[in-house]
This record gives sequence, structure tokens and C-alpha cells, in this order.
Amino acid sequence: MLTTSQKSQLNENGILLLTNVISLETTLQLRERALELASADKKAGKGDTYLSNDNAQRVWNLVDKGEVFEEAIQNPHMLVAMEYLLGADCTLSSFTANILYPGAVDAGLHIDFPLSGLPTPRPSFPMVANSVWFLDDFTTENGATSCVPGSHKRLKSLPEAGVEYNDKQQICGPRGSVLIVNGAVWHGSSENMSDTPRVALLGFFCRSILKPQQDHFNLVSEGVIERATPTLKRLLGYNSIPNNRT
Ligand SMILES: O=C(O)CCC(=O)C(=O)O
Repeated sequence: MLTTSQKSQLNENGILLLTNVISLETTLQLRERALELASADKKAGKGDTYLSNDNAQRVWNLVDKGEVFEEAIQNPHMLVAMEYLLGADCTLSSFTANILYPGAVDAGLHIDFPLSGLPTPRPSFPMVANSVWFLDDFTTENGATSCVPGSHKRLKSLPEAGVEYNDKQQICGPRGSVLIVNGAVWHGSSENMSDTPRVALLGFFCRSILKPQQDHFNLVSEGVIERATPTLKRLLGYNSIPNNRT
């Protein structure tokens, strides 16, 4: 259950920081596994790096990369916020790791897929939302997520590259926290000026009527589907096809 204050933060600011959501043991496990996967992707020549100098890396399709991720994406404290924003039948759009190695530059502000491709004015109700999992303490030094609170109400405009908005804030917090961000809020990762990687998971969700960012029906292995709980199956889209008849 969200409190009235938490609901009002989501309505007015479009963001909500939930602290103490992930246990220390799970946080450490998720972080280690995310870094291992990133390193294996790089070695296999398929590391999805971006920003300058290979200093930021995504690992895609985490639901298929270990039971610890299958469990994590069903976290009830995070899901209650997603369901508040996107409806009780909301689905997973993608589940990725976003690793900022030392030297990663500021990614700039954006809104999430597929909102930037929509005609304006964009819908005033939430369509997609991200959960940023802090697997490290997030600080102004190591690239804590930047957001412009309330910018989800700017239905006709997008952030401009290179403009410094003076209402931009970095959302800092202890590892084990999860930041909920309405995908229409202007946001992005910041520069990592520290000497250690800043590791985050991004559990990205959408309304059940939308096409997800990743095609889970094709990307998630049979074994994962076979052992999936009803919640995980719903998140992967198995309840969202209204007329799947021949
Ligand atoms: O890693 C971060 O700080 C946030 C990244 C993000 O939300 C995004 O790329 O959509």
C-alpha cells in the first residue's frame, strides 16, 4: 500500500524514492551478478556500451539471466507503485542493468520509450514507468539519476540537449533503495566522477495495452516460463492478449 503522501509525490513530482526495499544480501548478489554478466557480454563481443569511451553498459533481458532477477522483478514494494501508476494489469517492458563505470559522462535528460515518438500533447496519465534499483549508494559523485520533478506535466515539450535546467535534481540515496520514475519525467543518468562502478537495475514497466521494449515471448527461455509464478507470467505479458484464438 502506498501512503497518501507517496501517491501525491507520484502525482505531483512524478518520482518517488523508496528506501530499504532490497535486503543487503540481495543487493550484493544482484550487483555481483550484474557485473559478471556485463563482463561476460564484453568478452563475448556483445557488450551494449554507450556514452563515450565504453564507460556505460547495459545488460538486457535480465529475467532470463538468473532466478535472483526473476524474484527481484516481482518485488511487492516496487510493484505496488507501478500498479498505482500503470494499472493492476501492468506489464514488464524491459529489465536491464545500467552500469556506469568511472568516467561515464552525463547521459542527458530524456523521456522513456515510446513516449518521445508520440505526437503532442502526450497523454496526461502515466503510460510507462521505470524503477531504478540502487545497488550502490547513489551520490552526486557517482552518477545518481537526475530528474526534473513535475516535468511529466510538460505534455508538449521535450528536454533540449545541452540545456542546463535549473530545476534538475540528482536523486541520491542508500543502496537497497528503488526510485520510481514516471517515464514522462525528464530524467537520465549523470556523470560518474568516482573511482568505482555505479550499478543500477532498471525495471521498466508499461500499461498492458502497450508493446513492451523487449519481446519476452521470444527472449525468455521455456524453463523460466515453466517455473514462473502467476505474477511473473502476467508481467511477461501472458494475460494481455485479449483474443488469442485461431
Ligand atoms: O541509470 C540511471 O540513473 C537512469 C537511467 C534511466 O532511467 C534511463 O536510461 O531511462
